Amino acid sequence: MQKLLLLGDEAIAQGAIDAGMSGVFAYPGTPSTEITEYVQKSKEAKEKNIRSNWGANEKTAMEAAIGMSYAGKRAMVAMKHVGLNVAADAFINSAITGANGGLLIVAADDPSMHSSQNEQDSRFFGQFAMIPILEPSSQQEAYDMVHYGFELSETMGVPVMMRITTRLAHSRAGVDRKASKEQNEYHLPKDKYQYILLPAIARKQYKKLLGQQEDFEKASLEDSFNKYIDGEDKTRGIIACGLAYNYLMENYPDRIVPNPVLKLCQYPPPKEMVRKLYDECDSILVLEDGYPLIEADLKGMLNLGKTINGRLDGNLPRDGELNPNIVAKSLGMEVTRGENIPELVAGRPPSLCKGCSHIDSYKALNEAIAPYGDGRVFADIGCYTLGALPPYNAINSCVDMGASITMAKGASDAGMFPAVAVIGDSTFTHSGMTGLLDAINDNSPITVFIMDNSTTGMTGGQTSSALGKVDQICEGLGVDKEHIKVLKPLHKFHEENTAVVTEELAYKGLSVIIPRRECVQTLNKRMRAKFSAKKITV
Ligand SMILES: Cc1ncc(C[n+]2csc(CCOP(=O)(O)OP(=O)(O)O)c2C)c(N)n1
Ligand code: SF4
Repeated sequence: MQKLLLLGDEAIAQGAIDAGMSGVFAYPGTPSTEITEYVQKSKEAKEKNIRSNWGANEKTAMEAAIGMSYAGKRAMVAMKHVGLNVAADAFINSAITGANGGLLIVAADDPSMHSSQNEQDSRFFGQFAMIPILEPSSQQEAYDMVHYGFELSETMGVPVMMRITTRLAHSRAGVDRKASKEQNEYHLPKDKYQYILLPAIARKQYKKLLGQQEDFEKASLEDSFNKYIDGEDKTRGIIACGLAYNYLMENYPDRIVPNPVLKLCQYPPPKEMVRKLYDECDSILVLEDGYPLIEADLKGMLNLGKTINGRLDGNLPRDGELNPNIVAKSLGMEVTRGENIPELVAGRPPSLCKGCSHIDSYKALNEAIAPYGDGRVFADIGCYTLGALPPYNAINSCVDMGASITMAKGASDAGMFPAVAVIGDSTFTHSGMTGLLDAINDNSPITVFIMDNSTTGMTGGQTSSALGKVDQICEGLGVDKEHIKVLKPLHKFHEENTAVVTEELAYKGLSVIIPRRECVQTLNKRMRAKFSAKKITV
């Protein structure tokens, strides 16, 4: 069988292609983006006609995946952890409808917040939905789990979640491929009512889900991803969840741990294995990336008596991702791994690229707003968030995708004038449009900047759902055409751009300013591709 060197994200994508998936639905977000990008670039996926277009946001992606599963095909939906907040309504309800074709939800968590606003642990969401959760400890396992996850979803008739973290998503390892599976035939659910969540049906479906919990646990017990590995030193038993198992093993080059180890990669946790470890060992150490989910469960409200070590008692740091050194310390071992970073290597804080259109937009905004004083620019999430840093210091908030317009509206309702929102084109169609409608309906006197660089810049330049449509969307929603102003954010137009911004800030109604110039990174990419295509034809 073929062996490939793959990122964790790529292993998931290749696994899904090989497991007979008919479509991946997603909105970009680090560290999950490469899953969909891999499928988009795969020749095999193209030949198999696997769908892989970006959705407008994670909720639309989740719902499209539910629809594909309804039609009997295998569907995957991929998103970063905070994306699951956006998709949560559809996600939680999909546990009640159940699945027809295999439905796999990949949630990519970002402990240590390498590129996120928080480090929430998606296992809680899986537990909340009461569905099986898979958490791979290696790239190979990620690949294998996709096959297993689709099977489990179809045999149990429920969606299955896969939770990964940044390190697994973004590091490479050799992966053995399995034989490729045909896609499912189109077939509708046998139960015609299961997707109609009217209360009378939903109650029945919910009871069914409750009744399945034992089966899920049985699958966790009998499944090969969870393993009880005995050890002679019973002073301590170790529970190692997902990638933490890999970190543990890195400290034992011969892969023999003296203590009993429960490798936990599928949830709900198999109580029988946990009980055995608890009974046989004097104390338990829980290694888990993210929140102390298992540790808190084990301690319970009253604590059964034995010492349980982990993140809650300070044996491991309460926040941030784990690594082999942190695990070594918690085991009382000497930390010997890794090199110090040479002094020569300078830190590189993130910054807007040279020539970025956002720079010119902020220069105009800063100049026009200066007479009104600080603290009135509500921004959103994207490259333009870097406008918070010197020398621009242009924005005052960044909370969640879409929050800029609604926060500006709320502040304006409280008496702020002018109140400004700054949002990117992709974020605007992700979750800004509905907020703009609220502001239109209330005729809120706010000025909304939609920074149209014709791409989803921050996550690497994916096609934006807003491409070529921003003005029409604003007009269609009801913004007065007279107050939709398109600017060309270039240094040579600074004076006239500032004059337009000044005028709209003073306007006592809703106005939309659209600074439009392509992101220099996507422009470069496009030009390079065009140039190399020309070279080939010459
Ligand atoms: C709910 C959620 N989904 C995805 C992301 C990841 N993400 C951060 S910014 C961004 C979009 C940026 O695109 P755009 O708004 O066009 O601004 P640009 O970066 O191009 O300036 C995405 C997808 C996130 N932070 N939150
Ligand atoms: S990637 Fe594009 S949008 Fe982001 S900072 Fe660079 S030029 Fe600006």
